[in-house]
Amino acid sequence: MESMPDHIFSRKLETVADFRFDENVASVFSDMINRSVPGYADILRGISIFAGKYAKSGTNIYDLGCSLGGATFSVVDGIREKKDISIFSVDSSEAMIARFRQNIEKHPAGNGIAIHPICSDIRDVRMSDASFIVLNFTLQFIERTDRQQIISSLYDALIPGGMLVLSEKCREDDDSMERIISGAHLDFKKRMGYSDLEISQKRTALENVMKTDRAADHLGRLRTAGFSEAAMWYRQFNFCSFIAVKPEVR
Ligand code: GEK
Repeated sequence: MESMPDHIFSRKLETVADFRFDENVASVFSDMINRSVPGYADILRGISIFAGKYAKSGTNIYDLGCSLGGATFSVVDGIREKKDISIFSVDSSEAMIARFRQNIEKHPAGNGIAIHPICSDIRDVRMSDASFIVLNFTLQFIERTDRQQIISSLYDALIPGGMLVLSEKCREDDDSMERIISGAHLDFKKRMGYSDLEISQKRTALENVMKTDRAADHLGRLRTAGFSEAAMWYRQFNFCSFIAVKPEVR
């Protein structure tokens, strides 16, 4: 997906406001996420492969916090053989959804697969009959106190045998490991062309907005929801992705 280059934090700001997914961010988002999230393209490829295996014809798919539709279009690529599937792609940012709608016009799914963009908080969407759900780097922006309820509601929305993919930036328990791993992420961003000023201003902007958990917290939440089968399938530095499958009814 084409995008303007991200220079949002390149100039010295008097005060750094809290990060928002507004029009400025939406217009550079593709560049921003590719240069900020190590393994983003690998995770999208994984989502496509898992969707190919777990999405079922005649069911629903949800992409929650879809931004410009990176994960939605990966799902579509993975389910070309299937038909009669509704994909509901939800984001609370109007700017993201407006651009996502334009992307859908350029890349229509076809084959009885309909993409429905929805501008809403994911907590307000009723979900059901889902064979595949994606939460790709979204939960970290939602209050911690709501996270268990969200994961449990996704479990309820899945059909038996359905899969949830959850990707999150994670923090380490151990301070020295946290320093090493988040230091590597910092070097990754420098190699992707971000200056020290951009990195530090973005970190300040995200401080109150993005609260990360430990990988163990995510796995614990998945198990509490009822996902007896859950595992981390991908990790690069502090960016992790988990899969969880709702047990078949015996
Ligand atoms: C991708 N998944 O490219 N309800 C709905 N959307 C929300 C909420 C909420 N409560 N909170 C945040 N968002 C995408 C990348 S970006 C990750 C996801 C990142 C939305 C927010 O508007 C933004 O578009 C998205 O979640 C997070 O695969 O920027 O690191």
